[in-house]
Amino acid sequence: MLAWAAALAIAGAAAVATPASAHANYVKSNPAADARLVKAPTEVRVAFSEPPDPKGSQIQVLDEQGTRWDLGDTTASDESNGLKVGLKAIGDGGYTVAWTTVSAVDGHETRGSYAFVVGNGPLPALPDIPNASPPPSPLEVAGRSLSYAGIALALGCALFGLVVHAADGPSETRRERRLLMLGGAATSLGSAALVLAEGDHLPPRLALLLSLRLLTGLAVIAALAPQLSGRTRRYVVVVAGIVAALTATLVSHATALGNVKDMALDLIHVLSISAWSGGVVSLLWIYLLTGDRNGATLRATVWRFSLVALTSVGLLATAGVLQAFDRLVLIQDLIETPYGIALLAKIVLLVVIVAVASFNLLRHGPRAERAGLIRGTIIEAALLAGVFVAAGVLTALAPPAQPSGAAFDQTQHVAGYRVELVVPTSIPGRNRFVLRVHQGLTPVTVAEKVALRFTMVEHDMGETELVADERAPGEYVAVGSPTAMYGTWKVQAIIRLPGKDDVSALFTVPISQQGGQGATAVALTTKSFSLVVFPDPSLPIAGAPIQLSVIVLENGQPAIGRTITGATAAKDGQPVTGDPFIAIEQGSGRYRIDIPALAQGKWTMRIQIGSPAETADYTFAVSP
Ligand code: HEM
Ligand SMILES: [Cu+2]
Repeated sequence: MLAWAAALAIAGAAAVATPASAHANYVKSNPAADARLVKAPTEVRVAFSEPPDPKGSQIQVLDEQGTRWDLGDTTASDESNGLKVGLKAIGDGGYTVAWTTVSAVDGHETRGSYAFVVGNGPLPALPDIPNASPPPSPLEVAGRSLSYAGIALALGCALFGLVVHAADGPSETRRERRLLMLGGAATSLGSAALVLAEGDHLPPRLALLLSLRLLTGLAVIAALAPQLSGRTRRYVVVVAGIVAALTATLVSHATALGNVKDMALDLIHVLSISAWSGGVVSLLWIYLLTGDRNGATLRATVWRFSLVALTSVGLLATAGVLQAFDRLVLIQDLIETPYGIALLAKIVLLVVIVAVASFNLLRHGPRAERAGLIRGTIIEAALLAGVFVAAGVLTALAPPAQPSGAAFDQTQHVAGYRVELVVPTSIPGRNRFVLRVHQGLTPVTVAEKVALRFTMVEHDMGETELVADERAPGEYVAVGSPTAMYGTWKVQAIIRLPGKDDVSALFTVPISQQGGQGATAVALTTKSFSLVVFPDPSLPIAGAPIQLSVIVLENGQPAIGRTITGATAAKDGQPVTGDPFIAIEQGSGRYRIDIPALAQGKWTMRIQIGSPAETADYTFAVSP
């Protein structure tokens, strides 16, 4: 009952799991999200957190009328986990990039979209969609649970025969064969269900590993051939079971995320679960329910099995907990994410099972009470079935901890809210700040205002505020250049909720000198000033306007009211002369030099400050 109640609860949680962060997630793109381009791109590239299967994945590029401008030729790109699509000649205007991926490792699907604009127009009104996954299908969950349970039954039964008690006499042998048959059949059927659940976008690697798992199930059934001795049969099944367990690990999240330590933990987890749970069923069905052994023999067998069970539980719990640390972001994930709820259900069930088993062993073991032992073991086996359902749901869901690939990604828990700040690039100058706000499983969509306040730790540069717009349920986005200088920035997120106190979370975001593509913030010094200079756009393009931001500090304090000019001094190493541009002061030691256009090449600007004049040279590339 408890097992089914738990299974129902997690199935319910899985069903509401719509906008979960998911499996092969958006990491970065070119053009970047919200980019303003002066020149139309000829292709769109997106990189993901896991290898996507190019065949099942697609990038579409749509204008505001919904007309497609991509060439429909989504293929793998040369960057890691990247996809690209070619574009027709596009004109000025806003475009939406809508992508769908299928993870090459586990076949899980994720979708999302973002926008960019060519020319001076506004960004498309279409909201961004962050990484969203459809809830797992009942067929997938059933396939996973069934094949895990099948592997456990076959492997655990064979190990039971080899280590605890070899089936003895026709009745026990018949029962052992039936269990192995059931295990093999469940492994194969479960694998077939998983293939069906993937439908027509089954990635080739997954197809191969699921076929292999299906074959191991058939191998277990083939091992029932009467020519084989009981012992040989058990060895064959152990080998088939280990291969099947390996196929589970090779399509797990540990493998998708390329974490070798977690892959080892996952394999230990699967093997120890199998030894234990398959053993419990074997003890009950093959040993306790046959013959009439009692007294010392019964006691010895039960103790021998308990030793195997104890070791297995120790291993599986350790491996499970260690892997769980890498999958969860916060301990609250256990009640606030579908994945965490499935995990919590497993933990609670494990605790209950261990309690039932200990009680059973300590009470009925010493007195060798068969009826009592049988009753306790039936309860144990039934609860274990519930754990396999929970494991099927768990592995079908996206783990909360996903490598976002963002320069900064942190989640905090404040006043009952989950607040996540994601900054895809963190360079001096223009950045995109994404704040995700959830209460439990629900995105917070009612905020009246979401503001980000920026202050710098190293220097007093005043406080700048950006107001974020809601671009998707619970996702608030702001774009701007408040982090003008590299160093450490405090970002205070303030979420105003109707009729409640503001929710405020404080993040410490390092802004690094390089990072992002081609962002070239450079620190320069003159006799009495320190300067930080960076261009906007961060990749200047020939013939298009360029702004140079210059931050000026004098003795560590913002230099106010200075006259600053910038003049072209060299191009590709050859001296040139040009009229100086006069910088516009923007407060807090920030100045801006507007350059109408430059030709392609490597330019040196001579920046001159104050009187008597001090100069520093800043060199940057202008691409065609
Ligand atoms: C009776 C107890 C348990 C059973 C039968 C069980 C079963 C399973 C199975 C069959 C898998 C799938 C392995 C794979 O796909 O390679 C799995 C994965 C996992 N289990 Fe357990 N488990 C149990 C207890 C626990 C406990 C106590 C924890 C930790 C607190 C845990 C944490 C995990 C984690 C983190 C994964 C990986 C999920 C993923 O791929 O994202 N398990 N478990
Ligand atoms: Cu996945």
